Amino acid sequence: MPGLVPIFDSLDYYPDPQVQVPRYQNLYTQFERTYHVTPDFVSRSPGRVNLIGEHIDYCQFSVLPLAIDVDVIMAVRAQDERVIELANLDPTFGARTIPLPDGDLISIDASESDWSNYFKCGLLVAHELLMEKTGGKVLLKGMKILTTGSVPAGSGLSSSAAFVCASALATLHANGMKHITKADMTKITIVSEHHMGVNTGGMDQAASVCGERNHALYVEFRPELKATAFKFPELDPPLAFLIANTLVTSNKHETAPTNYNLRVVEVSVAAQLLAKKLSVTIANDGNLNCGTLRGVMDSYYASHGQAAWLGAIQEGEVRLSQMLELTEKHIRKEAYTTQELAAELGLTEAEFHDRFLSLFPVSFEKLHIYARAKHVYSEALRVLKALLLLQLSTDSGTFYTEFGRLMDQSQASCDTLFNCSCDEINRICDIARKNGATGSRLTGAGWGGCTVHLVPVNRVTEVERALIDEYYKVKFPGITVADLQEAIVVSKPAYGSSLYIQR
Ligand code: NG1
Ligand code: MG
Repeated sequence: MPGLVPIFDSLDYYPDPQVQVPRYQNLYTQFERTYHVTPDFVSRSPGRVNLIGEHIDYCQFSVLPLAIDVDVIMAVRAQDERVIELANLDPTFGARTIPLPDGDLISIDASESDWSNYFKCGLLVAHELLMEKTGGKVLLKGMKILTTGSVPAGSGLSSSAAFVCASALATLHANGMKHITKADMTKITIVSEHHMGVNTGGMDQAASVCGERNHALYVEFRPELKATAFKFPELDPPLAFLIANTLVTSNKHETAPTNYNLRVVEVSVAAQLLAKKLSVTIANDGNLNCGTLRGVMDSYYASHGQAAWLGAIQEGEVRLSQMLELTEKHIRKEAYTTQELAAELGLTEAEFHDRFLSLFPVSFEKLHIYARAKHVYSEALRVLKALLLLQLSTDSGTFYTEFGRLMDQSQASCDTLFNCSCDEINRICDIARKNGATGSRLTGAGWGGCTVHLVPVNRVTEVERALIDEYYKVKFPGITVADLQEAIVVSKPAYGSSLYIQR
């Protein structure tokens, strides 16, 4: 088969000929078998692992993820017939036919968690961008699509972001958009899953779109969305990030009301309460159309210009430490009822409900404000410390110990303050630490899904062995070698979204 030629953004990213090209070849062959025509192009977007900075992206605090090798690839052929024919190499995702509405945006029924809805999310935000660029109605072209993915679903490695980003990129290219930029791609995709009823932050899409080989991404949301790549220090022994899946899946769409969406409510209410106590006003620019904990901090310090990296980090550290003290001083430790919070904020209960509880589905007894705010500010502080280590570490021993400690502290905070860990995650982290990992934590939303471990390369086998013997074989006695290979992955930081044609 002729070679794959990259045609989007950085043009030097070629799929690995040994491992990836056969996958693309198979996708092309199956496409022709399914549709009896050849595809025009392939759209690709990777999963991600978050090294540190959990559940703070929707508070507008910076995070430190990286894109990984596992990805979604999608072969596409544009057509005049205005219908999307969507098929997946994995038979558990049955083929779908989606008629395109005339000129209007597609509607998405968020009460259904059908896989094609995630495609529609990408399609919808791409359609909006096409309309914005042309300043009028856009009649989308139809597409024949065959897709396959290697990101395990519901595992915290952002299979959804990979799929949505690949879908958006496919739609833009199929509809003839010239000059697609990664900035535009990030901007449109970070809100795309809101159409599925999950009030997500923007980390996953930013990482999936902007990933760089051998770099971590420092993703900032304020003053504006920006992803900066930072190279890992060269250590002796070299470092590896080992990703271990608990194999306990947490379907975000189904658990959102008691888990993800509820956390977004709690941190949003925390921001309002703290702003009130500190007598600052905050812009309504967060996920629930109200301010964020970051907004409170910035208003409190009425920020001065962008300092150089180092200065900005030190300044950030001082501010965050003080925000932790202010949280301690002004917010009580016991959980609040909605009556109590409404009274604190000078709202009626109905107003409180409209403001915080009506946009996305949530269900709870009391709201935990103190613990969530403590997690957010302390986690944001750890991200800054981690970034500093990435830039300044010269000594391998120090890097392993210090970066690892930050990861462990993050895990403890997710577990006890944010309550997004679970027994399986805690168990895996314990085993990994005892066998050579210098830092271990959950990655992604938590409540199951994946864990990430900082491991010197010469200890990787030992950690893997221990996880297999003490976790996987104990919890899943019949587990196969193939399942184990998928459950434990050592991934290098990978390149972000890309498009290929065949030549
Ligand atoms: P997962 O569950 O891994 O997709 C989610 C959010 C992120 C971020 C993390 C927690 C989505 C698409 N992503 O990741 O924005 O908030 O949880 O740090 O919901
Ligand atoms: Mg997801």
